Amino acid sequence: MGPELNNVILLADSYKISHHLQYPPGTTRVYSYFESRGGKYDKTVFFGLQYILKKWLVGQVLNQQMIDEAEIILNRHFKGAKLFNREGWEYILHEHKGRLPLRIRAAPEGSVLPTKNVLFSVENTDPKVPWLTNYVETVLVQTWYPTTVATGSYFQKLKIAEYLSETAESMDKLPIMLHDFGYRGSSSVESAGIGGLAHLVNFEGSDTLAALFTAEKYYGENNAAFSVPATEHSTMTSWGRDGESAAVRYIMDKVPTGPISIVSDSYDIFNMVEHIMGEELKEKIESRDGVLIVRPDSGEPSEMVLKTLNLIGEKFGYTVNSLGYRVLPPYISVVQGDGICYESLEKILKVMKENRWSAENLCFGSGGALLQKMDRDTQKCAYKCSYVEVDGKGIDVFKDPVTDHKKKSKKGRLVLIKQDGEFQTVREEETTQEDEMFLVFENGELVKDWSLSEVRARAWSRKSKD
Ligand code: AOY
Repeated sequence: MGPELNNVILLADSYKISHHLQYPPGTTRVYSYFESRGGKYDKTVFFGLQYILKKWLVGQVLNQQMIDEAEIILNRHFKGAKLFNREGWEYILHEHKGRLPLRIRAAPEGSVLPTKNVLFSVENTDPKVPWLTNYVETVLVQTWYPTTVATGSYFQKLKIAEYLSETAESMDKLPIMLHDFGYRGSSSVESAGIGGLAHLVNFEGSDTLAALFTAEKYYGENNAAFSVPATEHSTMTSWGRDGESAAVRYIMDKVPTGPISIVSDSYDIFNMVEHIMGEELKEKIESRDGVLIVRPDSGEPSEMVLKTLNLIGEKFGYTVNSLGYRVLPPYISVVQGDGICYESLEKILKVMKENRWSAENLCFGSGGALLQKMDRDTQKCAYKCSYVEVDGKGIDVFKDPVTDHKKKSKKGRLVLIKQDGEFQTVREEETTQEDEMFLVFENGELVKDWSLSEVRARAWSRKSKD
């Protein structure tokens, strides 16, 4: 076995190794900040920094062996060029007992902020290590992923809430209406844990078990998500093409109470719903103590949901609620888990409403689009230096490329304030208001430890201002 990736010196892009050589002589402080510069959604749900701090940066993260090992690896990597900052790392090891002399302030996790606001700031607390602030950019900017997942999931929740409030008598189903199907489509078990947890900031339904462990270990929540029994194609098709009806009957007997989801498109979903469920097994479904959830899994999603609801309605009937929308009997409903993203989810809800079906008849499943179909540009997350001190003098710094002024960065030391109930970022000297950012990390210590329940409550405490 080669070296393990637990070495804080190696949690950075290679070019960071050379940056200690490049700051102006006399530099004693570098101050940088992280923001979402805009993107698909006009607000961002800030989440996941705490995972990264606990996983990689809290406590004694440096020892002599790491420094020695990094020097060998990096001298080879740079083909003999002697760039490695042994002196700097040994200073941190000896003067700070291997704890990083950094101060990080951050918006409370679960905050829903307009884009272009500071989300966290980082500065060195020891004037001898100004290079450290941006050395940790690489690992800290990975906050983009849980933040972007939480943001997409949040906006899907808003959309579902809008339709529920217009077409259903109760909002009770909202927390389980977007179920995470994304474990297999994630780039790794670890990513599934992080992204799956970010979805759970907004919802309680998930098949991504990795998220449960990440929730427990990093956000103090030991029962973060729920699921229910469901079939997959193998358990249906093992009965053979002519065995689909027997499969449903058998599975209903094996799971006699509570919800059971049945994937119904193995051969012909129309035959399944109309003849197998709607005729052969009709009484069995009507008298079952629990809800049978029909799952289309192919075809154009809005068309499939509508056709499935219409067929079920014809066979099992429906009631009309006080808002004028059709509601299926309590023992049957639909889950659409194929092709779900923000756009298709909205279309499905719209088509349902146009056809007088209440949103409460449906749950959504989402996998690839929920946890994987996004990148750092989706919410344009970036970490930029905005202030330095050189020879005892504070200097505002920023970038503003002539080739893309949207990439302009902020200047100075930043404060997050609330103005008329909305977040705003200003320079420290422009306000007397208190910073909404909390000190979360100082000199290797985690100063603030948010629980998932606090994060969830904060993310959904909105409504007044949306
Ligand atoms: N799960 C609700 C519970 C979960 C799933 C997971 C990929 C479920 C399906 C369902 O009803 O149908 C990963 C595909 C489906």
